[in-house]
Amino acid sequence: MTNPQGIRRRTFLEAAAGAAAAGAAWAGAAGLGLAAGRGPAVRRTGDRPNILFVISDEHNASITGCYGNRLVQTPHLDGLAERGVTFDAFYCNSPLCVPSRMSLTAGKYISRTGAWSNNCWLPSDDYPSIARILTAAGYGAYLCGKMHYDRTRRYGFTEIGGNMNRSTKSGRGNRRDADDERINVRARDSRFKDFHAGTKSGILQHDEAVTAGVLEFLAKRRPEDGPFFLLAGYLAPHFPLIVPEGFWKPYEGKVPMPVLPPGHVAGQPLNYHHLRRGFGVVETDPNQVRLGRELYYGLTQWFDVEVGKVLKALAASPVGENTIVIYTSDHGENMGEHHLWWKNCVYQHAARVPAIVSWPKRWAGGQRRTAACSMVDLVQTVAGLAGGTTPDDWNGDALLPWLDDANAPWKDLAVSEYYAHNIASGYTMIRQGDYKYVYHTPPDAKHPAQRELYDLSADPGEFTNLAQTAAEAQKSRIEAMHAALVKELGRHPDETEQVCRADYAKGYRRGGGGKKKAGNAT
Ligand SMILES: [Ca+2]
Repeated sequence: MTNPQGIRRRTFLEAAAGAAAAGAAWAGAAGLGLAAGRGPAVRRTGDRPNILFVISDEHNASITGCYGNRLVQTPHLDGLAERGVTFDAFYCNSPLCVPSRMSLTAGKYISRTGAWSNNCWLPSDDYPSIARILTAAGYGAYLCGKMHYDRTRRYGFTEIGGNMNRSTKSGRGNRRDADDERINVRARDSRFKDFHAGTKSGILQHDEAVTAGVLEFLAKRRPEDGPFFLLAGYLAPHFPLIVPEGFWKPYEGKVPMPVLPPGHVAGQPLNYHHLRRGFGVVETDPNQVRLGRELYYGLTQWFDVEVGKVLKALAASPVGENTIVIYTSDHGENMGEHHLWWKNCVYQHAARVPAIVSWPKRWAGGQRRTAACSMVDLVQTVAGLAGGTTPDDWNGDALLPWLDDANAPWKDLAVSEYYAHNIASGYTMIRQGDYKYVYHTPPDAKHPAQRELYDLSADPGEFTNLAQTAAEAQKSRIEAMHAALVKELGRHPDETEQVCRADYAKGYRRGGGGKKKAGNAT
């Protein structure tokens, strides 16, 4: 462990205390030495659970059977939910590949790591990471597939199987001036041209290699090898939306079009107009929208088949019974909803992601948890399950007491931040209870901060921005949620925006490398 300073033994002790307080019984706790009061520093490799962490890319939670979608065929994810606990209000900490994955890797919000965009990395390769926490706890930490890391960095993971972690980070940003009304039509066309049936796609090839890598690992792994943390990073259902015809046909003509109430788009915050211009989707062909949505369903089903192969291999493995399976995604996909494509915004389609935790030995299957939580909480959970200790400056809280007892107290809070490309200024959201509050930092002196407030129980489509009403009750709610947001992040977003801009202006000085062109946005 390169940097154990400041590491605390908080997570698991809190989890154990919470479970005990809730009267939860878990025979496995004795195996971790907790019953003997020895705490999480105990290193025993034979009886701790393995953790198989499957992360997809760009999976809109609502396009999953177990999240209520009756059209898409995701029997393997649905089966996992039947054997696990499903989180209904789970958020990525940034609706973009690299920032989200850096939060997962480093257990912190992106404004705490400086991983603002897809051109960013963590401050150093030996930065405290979940892989290192688990390694220190006696686990093998393996990465198979995408985490979108810089080619020189693995953050404590041992890489196996296929990978695409070969990018070169520049640290640069790609923002838009607040008054810039130019529309990047080429950005739209370059992606929309890849909406078709077919088998030639880097996504499919990459993911088949990931499955092969995981299956090879499981075939060789034995309980006596010690506990493992295997992160399987899939690319689907990320665009290009190319799927074998047999996966598209079941959805042809069956996927409803986006819901766009009159006036909704015009009333959106400035930044979402910039997303639309920057990605060139101000005007879209309804036939392309329909086709893209059908293909997205198909690619999600295709991915589910890969999940099925992994779960089948795990079930047949001698390490299967003692392996916790976690499924989530780095962010969602707008699919034309809110007249937006890809992710980047903090509407539910982009910022909410699926999250399932399955370990029938400890948690009865088929359970739901409806309060808000996020990726940093899941990272603390992984550390807690392994008996690992996380640094004092990590965000998040282990979900373990709440997993053990649905009635255990939970903070009901999630934060997600976006400071990357195709916007005029960074923004951040907080979800508490039924409400979501979004704060857009002011891009310049002429353009003030903008706010959004949605009551998701009454307005699940997020079409009525309550911040635009004059109701006193909403004003006080906005004030309270804004204060909670600043408190949770530890810094006002306006200040964070200035730090982000300064970082973009500097970029990274790479050894032997020159400045790289900014952009390359996905
Ligand atoms: Ca992604």
